[in-house]
Amino acid sequence: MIELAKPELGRVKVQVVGIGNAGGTIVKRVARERLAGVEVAAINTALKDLGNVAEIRQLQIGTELTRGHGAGMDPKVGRKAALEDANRIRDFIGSNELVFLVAGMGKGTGTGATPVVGELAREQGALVIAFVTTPFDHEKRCHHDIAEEGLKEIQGKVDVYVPLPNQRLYSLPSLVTYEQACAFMDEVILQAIRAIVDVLLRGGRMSLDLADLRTLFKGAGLAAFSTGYGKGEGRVAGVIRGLSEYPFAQGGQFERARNVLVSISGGPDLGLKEVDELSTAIGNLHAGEPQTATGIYQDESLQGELRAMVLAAGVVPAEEPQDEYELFAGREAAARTGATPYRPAGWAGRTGRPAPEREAAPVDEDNIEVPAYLRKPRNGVAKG
Ligand SMILES: Nc1nc2c(ncn2[C@@H]2O[C@H](COP(=O)(O)OP(=O)(O)OP(=O)(O)O)[C@@H](O)[C@H]2O)c(=O)[nH]1
Ligand SMILES: [Mg+2]
Repeated sequence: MIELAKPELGRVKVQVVGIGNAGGTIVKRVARERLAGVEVAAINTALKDLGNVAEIRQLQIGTELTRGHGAGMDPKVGRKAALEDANRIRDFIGSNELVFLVAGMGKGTGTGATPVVGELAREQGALVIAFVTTPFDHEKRCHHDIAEEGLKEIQGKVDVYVPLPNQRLYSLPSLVTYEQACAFMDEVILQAIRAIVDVLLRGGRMSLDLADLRTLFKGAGLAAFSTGYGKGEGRVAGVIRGLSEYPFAQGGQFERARNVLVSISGGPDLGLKEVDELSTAIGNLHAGEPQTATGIYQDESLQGELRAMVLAAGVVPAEEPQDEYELFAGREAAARTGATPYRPAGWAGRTGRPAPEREAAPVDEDNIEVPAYLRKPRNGVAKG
């Protein structure tokens, strides 16, 4: 038996903090998952919204400034509210070492407070990864402008930030209701957090530790996320296809990433060749040789299944501006009728190396990952 010098050391403390209304609502979904070793919490100016996430730990900020009514779509107010309560935010984050921030960019609290919370958490030594949504096309131009400014502001205040355009939800034909679309985004963020936490906290033959993540992601900046799933025969092809067609992944960004985290999860039957094929296909997505850490997580319950997640950070800005993340392409589209469906583009297109062989093996449509609530609609209600 190992005698631990200090048992509390070495156990990573992870916190997921939703900021603003969207942030709180999304992390409520994460809380329901009860990820072991992960604390889920919410920060908001609006008392009413905190009431909607009463089951999770929470902190009301800017009470003097906003009187509990929210930041009124003004990020300056969100920022001030966070600064007003900087000490309380520090206490709230405490000694957590890995902090995920989740917020919707486009209004006051999430946009204004998230960079401040990120900075405070980093000052306390945490590695900070932020998932931030950007507005739907149907939202007014001012929200897109606010979000754009918010993304500039968050740069350098957190270690890694992953912008997730809400508008991409329109590209998924299976999403019919607004609630289903929002629930899908909840699921996207949950999956990303779960994949990172699994390789970090649950361990396995090739697990990663916080030091690996720090080396990889400290100050890495802009990141893109993708995930894929396959089952049974042809599951590797299923995963690769899922990764490359993931609606929130931007091909060009993967090519330009400098720091890449790969997480592979499978059952006890996870094949040696499968790990190799998958790693090679993922490696082909990147131009050059990014620093890469791969975690492999095995779970009895994943027998016959395979899942992979790629978080590619340190994305170098594109040379041609049009190739930059199409976060705000929606602004122009919004002026026209309806939404422009998103088509994943540029996947390994400019590396000069062959793209992953998506059709290498027959892909069973049924095996492509679909969130559980879409597979089994519960009386048409997606969330609840
Ligand atoms: N995916 C998703 N996006 C949302 C949701 N609610 C809001 N958003 C997006 O998040 C942006 C910010 O909205 P909120 O989170 O409600 O705003 P807030 O941060 O609370 O700011 P204030 O209300 O001004 O204090 C919006 O412009 C939307 O694009 C949600 O439930 N899911
Ligand atoms: Mg609000």
